[in-house]
Amino acid sequence: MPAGSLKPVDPLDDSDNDTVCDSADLCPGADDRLDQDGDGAADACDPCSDDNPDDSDADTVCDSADQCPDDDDRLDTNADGVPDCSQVISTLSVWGLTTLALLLLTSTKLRRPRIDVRTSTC
Ligand SMILES: [Ca+2]
Ligand SMILES: [Ca+2]
Ligand SMILES: [Ca+2]
Ligand SMILES: [Ca+2]
Repeated sequence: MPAGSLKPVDPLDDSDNDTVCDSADLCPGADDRLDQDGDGAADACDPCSDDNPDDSDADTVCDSADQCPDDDDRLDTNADGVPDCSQVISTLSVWGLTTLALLLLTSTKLRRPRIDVRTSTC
């Protein structure tokens, strides 16, 4: 049977019964016809069965789970489990909240009403 041909005449040439000859079977033991993301890799042999393309930035993290679409998710300088690209956002958020709190405290002190001694009635 030529490679890629459908149902072989000899059933022994299709051990997983997916209509693909063993010599052309890309996913032995599983159905090559099941490919929910349509990328040509059978679901059982597709490392990212929900993604097409699988891993756009080639960092071994599937696109659907990728936290850093244009960066390497494996880079985690402080080893806290948060990729460096997300860490920058977190750091900026903490910095931003701290600055906002300081501004609010400062503005509250500036607006504190002064007691006018001349109008006192003692
Ligand atoms: Ca197969
Ligand atoms: Ca697939
Ligand atoms: Ca990726
Ligand atoms: Ca990434």
